[in-house]
Amino acid sequence: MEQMTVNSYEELGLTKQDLGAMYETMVRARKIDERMWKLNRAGKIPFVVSCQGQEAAQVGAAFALEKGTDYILPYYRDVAVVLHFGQTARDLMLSAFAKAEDPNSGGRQMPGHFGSKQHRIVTGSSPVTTQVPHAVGVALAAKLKKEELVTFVSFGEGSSNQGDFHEARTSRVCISCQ
Ligand SMILES: Cc1ncc(C[n+]2csc(CCOP(=O)(O)OP(=O)(O)O)c2C)c(N)n1
Repeated sequence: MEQMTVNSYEELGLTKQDLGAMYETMVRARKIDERMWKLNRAGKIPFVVSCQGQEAAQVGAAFALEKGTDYILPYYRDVAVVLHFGQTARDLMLSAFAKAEDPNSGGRQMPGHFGSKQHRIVTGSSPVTTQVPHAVGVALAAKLKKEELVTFVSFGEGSSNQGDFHEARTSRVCISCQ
């Protein structure tokens, strides 16, 4: 009998193992998030930035990138993105508890300010959307150095009303035309 359904993941070059890894990262992100809320409600950690509802989009984007080559400039909700790029649940908890071993900032920054030279996670600052022109800058540097890499940047839809977003878009178009 003719096969009625097409496994679209195969058409994309993905394997069942890839799907398993993606799902695992989604669930890990959700479980870390849920634990953080409990810790917060119990008064153990002061701040939580939730990734709930965005895990699939984050995993979909992160798995399309080349770890060790591409740079990511995530925003505060991107737990699944940074997990895929090499951060661990322990790293995220060290940040939430503001511990000295927190790999992002040694416990000095608010949670969700991801940064890791080793994992090519570019440190973001608190004003929303500032990471967008930074991403264009990293891409421009790569282009000037003739390096083949991608920069990934994310932000909430509210952030698209910031000047940084429009300036980054305009810069990107100008660079592409050169
Ligand atoms: C320039 C600037 N203005 C205001 C804030 C305070 N602030 C932090 S998160 C946030 C909401 C941003 O909304 P959106 O970009 O849609 O992302 P979401 O949190 O909804 O995913 C605001 C206003 C900030 N960090 N930076």
